[in-house]
Amino acid sequence: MKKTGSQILLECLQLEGVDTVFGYPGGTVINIYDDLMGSPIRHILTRHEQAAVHAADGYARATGKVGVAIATSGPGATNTITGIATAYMDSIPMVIITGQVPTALIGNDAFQEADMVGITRPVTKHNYLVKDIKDLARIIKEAFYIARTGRPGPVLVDLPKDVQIATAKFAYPETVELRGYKPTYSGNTRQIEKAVKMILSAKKPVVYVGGGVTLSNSSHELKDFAEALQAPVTTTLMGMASFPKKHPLSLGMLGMHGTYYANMAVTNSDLLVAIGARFDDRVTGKIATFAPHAKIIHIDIDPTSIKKNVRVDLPIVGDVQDVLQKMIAKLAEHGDEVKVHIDETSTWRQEIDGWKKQHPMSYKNSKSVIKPQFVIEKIRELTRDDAIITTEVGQHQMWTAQFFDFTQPRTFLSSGGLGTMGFGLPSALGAQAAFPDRQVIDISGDGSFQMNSQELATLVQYRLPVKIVILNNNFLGMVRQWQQLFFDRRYSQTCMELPIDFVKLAEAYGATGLSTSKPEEVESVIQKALETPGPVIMEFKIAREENVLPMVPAGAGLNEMVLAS
Ligand SMILES: Cc1ncc(C[n+]2csc(CCOP(=O)(O)OP(=O)(O)O)c2C)c(N)n1
Repeated sequence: MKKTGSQILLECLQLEGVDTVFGYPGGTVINIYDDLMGSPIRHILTRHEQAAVHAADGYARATGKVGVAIATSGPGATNTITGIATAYMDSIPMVIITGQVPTALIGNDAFQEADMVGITRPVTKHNYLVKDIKDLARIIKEAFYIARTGRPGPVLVDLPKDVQIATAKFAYPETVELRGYKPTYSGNTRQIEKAVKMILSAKKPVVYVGGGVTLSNSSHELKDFAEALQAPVTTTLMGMASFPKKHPLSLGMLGMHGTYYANMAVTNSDLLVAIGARFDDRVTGKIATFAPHAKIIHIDIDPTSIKKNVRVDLPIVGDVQDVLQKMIAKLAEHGDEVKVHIDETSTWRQEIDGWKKQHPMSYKNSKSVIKPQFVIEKIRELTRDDAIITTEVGQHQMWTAQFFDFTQPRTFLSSGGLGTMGFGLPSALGAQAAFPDRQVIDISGDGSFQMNSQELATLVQYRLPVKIVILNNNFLGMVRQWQQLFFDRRYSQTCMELPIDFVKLAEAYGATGLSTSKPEEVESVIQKALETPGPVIMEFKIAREENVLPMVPAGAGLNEMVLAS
């Protein structure tokens, strides 16, 4: 029996195990939406296509599965770009399906036509324009395969309306054959042996971890590896939840807003073992003074990310999990040498402990005004370990990274690479759709919240009980901080003058709103929000000119931190 293109698409999604898609309809996807009515796939209608893509992204980050979003052609499709670029920068597996004008009209400036293959080329891992229904099933199979294998990423499938209507026999290919795309999973044994030798002869090693550890589900292996060597571990923002912050070997985050002790440890190290990390400039600071005494081992599944930003002494291309497992096995073979190594590096750990005592992560609390760090600590205290925390972008994001002690992978969802304001609320929506019974909290600034606040409607409609924390400083705080420190307090266009009644806004959507400016009420507001069913906004009116510290000024070395303002 023949099936239409839109039926074939939905069958393929089911065969890929997709249970939930996020999207927004329009003329060029109306056939797909018609078929969705009879399909077991759940569709969540967001209020903006950008939010649909962020929601699919949050779903993917929380579950490890491929997130799926659908949008119509033209403006619907172009609205997805920020979401796609966000996922691309953080290597998140997603398939985005956009409608396209009928094939005969492509290139004719037809109504609601946009060249999505052209527009998304730099921000997708791969993209397709389906010109013939006979190719559809194969293309969907390939899209999912490419999205989830190797270094994961978003794949776009642009599907013209006539292809959705055309019919063909449906057969889903069992395997994928792609010339020129063969990710290397298995780390080279020789290189791994070399790495183990380098590690065992190091006196001041530091393990530096990025999002690749989470993406390859290797948190266990990372812990075993670090413990086997008693090596200190620092993470990027994306690596944050993959190593428990309370672990004695944890140094927390490094880089621009990293801890004093992580930045000092990296600067003084003689060996850096970089795992699934890409040496972002927010991490390295001035390249010339980054880990100046260290040899660098770089483990990554993506060969193109190796040696891109820093010199590397030993590259290992492979799946992080595979490489770590092999390293752990090798270390076990060298039992006696490992013991000696642990002994020889004990002075290094003492030196680090000294830095930890000298400048712990701390802030000055206040009885008269709410400090944002205090709110973050209280949220941590009052939530379970498996709570999923999403953030927007700005100071609140950095305070969350600094003061929330994450213990489990996939519990911290934040836009690291692109730094996308407006990511937090829709990604929380996606995570909550995946895990209806888990606590999902979006920690937000007043600026970022307003970028996708319309998604409150989606939360209410689908009964997704996301709790939203707004740390309200009436400022675009992170930009204001830079203006204060580097532009002589000229606060150009960063003051959000209009006092918004966030309680009324919540209520207008049928959600609950709570607000306070009193430090003594912080705890009871959080408790009340957690006990209230459905979505809740908690607004905390915080100290307006609080800064995120430590801070490495742009272009400075990691050891040139500003510790107090
Ligand atoms: C879409 C987008 N536009 C602009 C920026 C630049 N930017 C980075 S942080 C920031 C301020 C964020 O303000 P808010 O959400 O209120 O958080 P706060 O820093 O006050 O905690 C801005 C404008 C961005 N990251 N993303």
